[in-house]
Amino acid sequence: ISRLPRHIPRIFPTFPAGYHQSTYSNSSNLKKFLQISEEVHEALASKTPIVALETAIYTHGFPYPDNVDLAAKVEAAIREGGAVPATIGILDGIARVGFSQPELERLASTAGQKTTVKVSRRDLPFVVGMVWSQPGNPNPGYTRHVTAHNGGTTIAGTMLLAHAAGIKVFATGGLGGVHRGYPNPMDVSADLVELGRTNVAVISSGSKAFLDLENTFEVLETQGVFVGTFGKAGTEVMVPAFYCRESNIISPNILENPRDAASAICMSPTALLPCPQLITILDASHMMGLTSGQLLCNPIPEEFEIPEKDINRVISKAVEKARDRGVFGKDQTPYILNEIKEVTKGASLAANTALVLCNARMGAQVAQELARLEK
Ligand code: PSU
Ligand code: MN
Repeated sequence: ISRLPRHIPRIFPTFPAGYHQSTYSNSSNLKKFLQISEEVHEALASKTPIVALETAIYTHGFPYPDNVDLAAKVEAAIREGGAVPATIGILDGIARVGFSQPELERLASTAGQKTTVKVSRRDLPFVVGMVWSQPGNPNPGYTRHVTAHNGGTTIAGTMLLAHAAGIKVFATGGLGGVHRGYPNPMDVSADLVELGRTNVAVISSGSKAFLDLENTFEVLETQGVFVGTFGKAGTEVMVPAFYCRESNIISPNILENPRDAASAICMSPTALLPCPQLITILDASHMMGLTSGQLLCNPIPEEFEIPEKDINRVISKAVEKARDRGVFGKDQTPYILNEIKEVTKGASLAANTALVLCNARMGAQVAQELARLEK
């Protein structure tokens, strides 16, 4: 990055006709940088249920063109569930909430390219700034070499943008977490910290199984994140382990149905009806003005589960290989996912696809219940 000039004029982007800026959140200046699609804009205005979706899973998790196929299926699942999908990512240096099919295809087709960035909180100003710094844009005196301006947003990055747009429910595959071997490397996903600071509900199949799950859930506790798992009340419900339905970690809360989940998200105390445990938590958190997010764990459907023994052997090898090759930082998660994919001959991708779809469907239901509670 070249040195920045001292006085950078404050220019906020103006968007082409048919796109909108958010007026549905009070989230600082970030919302001025969002380009919101017509469909999502209307859904926000009419309080239609919306489910946010990430794009790092397409740019750094699934190969092209499988990723386009997955994206279409996930959006369709949300529509069938009666909600509007809001896919979030960076295309041409613009943070988008709601992608058209050709836009999504364009982003997904850059999967694996060096110039497509995996965008977490820290990367956002870098990737979004790029387009405004190109020669010929209306920002005088501020040009620099453009190397990248497309990005797949991680869970952390997507939460941040969803919140700025005013979207509360976000469905995805697996949360980042504490990598095995901590504190060497001291690799803790920004997803955990984002959940601690941003009030968005993330529906996932727990944290990815190649991570240190015990420590991941410890950090979520430290960060003040509500964690609930879909299951039967009165039984011992474990948080899921991505490819498997269960880990050895007891879920701090049980969500019996999408309505329970919506209650855990909803910040209006009068709407908190169904589950007495949740009422206490949320009443209190509302009154205290807490702003942290919620992790709603949805175990992978039984028929797609990969037996724990099988997957653990593959995972150990993949993690070891990453360490031997010196893969670290933001490359670690995509590297390990790819290793697991190769060794399981694609079985991990099938499981991953199934769980993302299952979470999208659950996301639509939770968004509907939330809309009902907030009426
Ligand atoms: N799930 C996948 N593939 C992925 C990811 C999740 O099947 O690539 C991404 C998510 O976007 C998640 C990110 O937020 O990995 C976590 O990366 P890290 O551990 O570097 O924070
Ligand atoms: Mn990391």
